[in-house]
Amino acid sequence: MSGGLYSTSSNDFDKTLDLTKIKPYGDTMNDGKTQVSFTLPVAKGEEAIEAAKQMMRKMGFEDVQVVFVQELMEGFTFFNCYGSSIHTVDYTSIVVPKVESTTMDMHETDDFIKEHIGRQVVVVGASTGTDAHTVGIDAIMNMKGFAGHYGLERYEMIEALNMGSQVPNEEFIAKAIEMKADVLLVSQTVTQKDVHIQNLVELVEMLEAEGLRDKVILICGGPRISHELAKELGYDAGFGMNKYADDVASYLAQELDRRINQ
Ligand code: B12
Repeated sequence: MSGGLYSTSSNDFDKTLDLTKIKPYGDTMNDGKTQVSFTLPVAKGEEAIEAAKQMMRKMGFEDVQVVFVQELMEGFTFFNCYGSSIHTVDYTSIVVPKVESTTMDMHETDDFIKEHIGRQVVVVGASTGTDAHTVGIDAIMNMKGFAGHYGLERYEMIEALNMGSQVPNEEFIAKAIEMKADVLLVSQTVTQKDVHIQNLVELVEMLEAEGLRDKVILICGGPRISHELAKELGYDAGFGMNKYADDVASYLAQELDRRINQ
């Protein structure tokens, strides 16, 4: 059976996938369906809802719907909206800078360090500046690990010190000097008003002033950190979401090998 107002025939649906013109997928290819949430600085009411719809259209959505409205406090209203994006992206032209290393497991990395470096690698890590988020740096460093990936403290060939959170850059550098660190790991979670950028840049400047920048492998990480951003800020590598100790340990072992032996 086909056709009719309530037809469920899948033949009616667009199934064309053109990678040069991809759109968000709701339940049909190319429907562009997207959920957006935002707050407007106006009181809840019909005019606020109309303003949200107009905002959605200006952002490039059609068939807009406001599906949830909540007053946050006097004069501020939160919206959840649906719409179909009119924009497309050329997926075939995308190039993302990535950390260049082969991810090995803990034992393979330990063996690699034994063979290529011949001593323990010293790694000092912290969540620096005013940032109080410890879970990210712990995920990378803590012995027990995170999501099934053992942290650096568990590696036989890595001497790891996790300084915790809210560590001033001065203290971090002093510890790096004291421990003769090969690698520095910086975690930054809070990005409000670009505080992470200021803090990350300050660390690079301080390391340069101390003549230490070229003597260490400098790595940053956090949910809003990409390798591209890290490179822009003067770091050797950056790791974001879904990256684990294995990725970091593999990279630092291979990078140290490149620096020492090649
Ligand atoms: C737990 C938490 C807190 C706890 C932290 C406790 C602790 N001991 O860590 C507390 C309550 C203290 C807190 C406080 C605040 N928080 Co908070 N917090 C969170 C929360 C819920 C989870 C973060 C987390 O633990 N993620 C799990 C870890 C495993 O993920 P991850 O950090 O991304 O780490 C992974 C990668 O990024 C990477 N990685 C991370 N670091 C590093 C470092 C290196 C070297 C490498 C290689 C990789 C790497 O590896 C990890 C594993 O894959 C998030 C919301 C969320 N659901 O994400 C908000 C969130 C991060 N917090 C937020 C905010 C705003 C705050 C406060 C400013 C709130 C306030 N107004 O007081 C304060 C800031 C305090 C401060 N001075 O820093 C915002 C940040 C928004 C932004 N982009 O700036 C978030 C996103 C919540 C939100 N939606 O608004 N928070």
